[in-house]
Amino acid sequence: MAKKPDARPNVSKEDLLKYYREMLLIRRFEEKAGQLYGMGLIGGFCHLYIGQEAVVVGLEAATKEGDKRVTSYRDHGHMLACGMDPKGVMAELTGRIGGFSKGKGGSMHMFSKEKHFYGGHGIVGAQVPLGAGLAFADKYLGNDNVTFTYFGDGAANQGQVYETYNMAELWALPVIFVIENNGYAMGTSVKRSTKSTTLYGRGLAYGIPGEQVDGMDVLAVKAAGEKAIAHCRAGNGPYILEMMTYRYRGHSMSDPAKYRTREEVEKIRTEKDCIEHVRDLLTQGGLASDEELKAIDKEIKATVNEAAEFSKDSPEPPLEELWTDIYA
Ligand SMILES: Cc1ncc(C[n+]2csc(CCOP(=O)(O)OP(=O)(O)O)c2C)c(N)n1
Ligand SMILES: [Mg+2]
Repeated sequence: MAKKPDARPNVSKEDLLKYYREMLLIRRFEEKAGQLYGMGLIGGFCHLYIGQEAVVVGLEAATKEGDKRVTSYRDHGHMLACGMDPKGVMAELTGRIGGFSKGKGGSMHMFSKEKHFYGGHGIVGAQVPLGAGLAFADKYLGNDNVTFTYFGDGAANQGQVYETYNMAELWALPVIFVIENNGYAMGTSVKRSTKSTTLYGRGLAYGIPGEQVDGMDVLAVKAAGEKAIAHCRAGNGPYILEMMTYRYRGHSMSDPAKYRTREEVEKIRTEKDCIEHVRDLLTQGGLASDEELKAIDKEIKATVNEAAEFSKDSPEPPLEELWTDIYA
């Protein structure tokens, strides 16, 4: 894990409760998705984000309206964090008409024009040039929006990432490359796939600054996000944030998990969990009582249960939908 930065932003009780609520929503949503998958209500691929919640919640806290985001297949957390309705996300997972892609996209292919969420991409690394393209459009239009392009440590070994770095820096595009370094690409640990384990440092070859951030600490993430955004909005071109994070669940729903020990996962869970961290700040700092937090837990549970009910009650797309939304 990266070292925590010394300078902490001043943080109010309201902000801490907001991060707590948003991270908890993702965690409970993902747990429910895992259950529905086990019950056969969700089919196909499903990659859970549990453990990594502080990354999207911290970065979203630094954004403004108009900023864009694009990510990989491990995307439910990103959708919830940018404000997409949990009902629409869950119904997409169960393949129902009430889903964000009318039940035809599934876990890896959801979009929201309203929330500036550009997917959900199953091809490792493919969203990286797309993110630069989104940033190019904003620069061309002359606004000050920034695009967050998320990808994994495994994707960081893709050639297209470096072609994108080169063009993004050359054209000073307002894009923030967020490497979610969760230590593994499927069953391959970073240590087995590369000798240069500070992945953000590869940007220096193209003139792109960056840094490693404790991605389990939502406050550190937000502070780093603000710094990167300031760099981009000022017209200085791209920035790389390497978020040191960890996924607790398997790569996808079918993962024998033979590449790491239970102890390794348990150690991070107990020592570094992002939600427990904020809970501790709130309770030990005397900012919130257990009752207050329990009330939030209850509220989130109700939201997730409602989403699950909706995702079961919403009908399957009718046959006519086979011929809609097709690019030809
Ligand atoms: C071009 C391509 N190669 C291989 C795969 C199969 N694959 C899916 S996810 C994955 C690992 C990616 O790991 P990482 O970028 O670290 O993201 P994480 O799953 O850890 O979020 C691989 C190899 C794919 N989808 N696309
Ligand atoms: Mg990874």
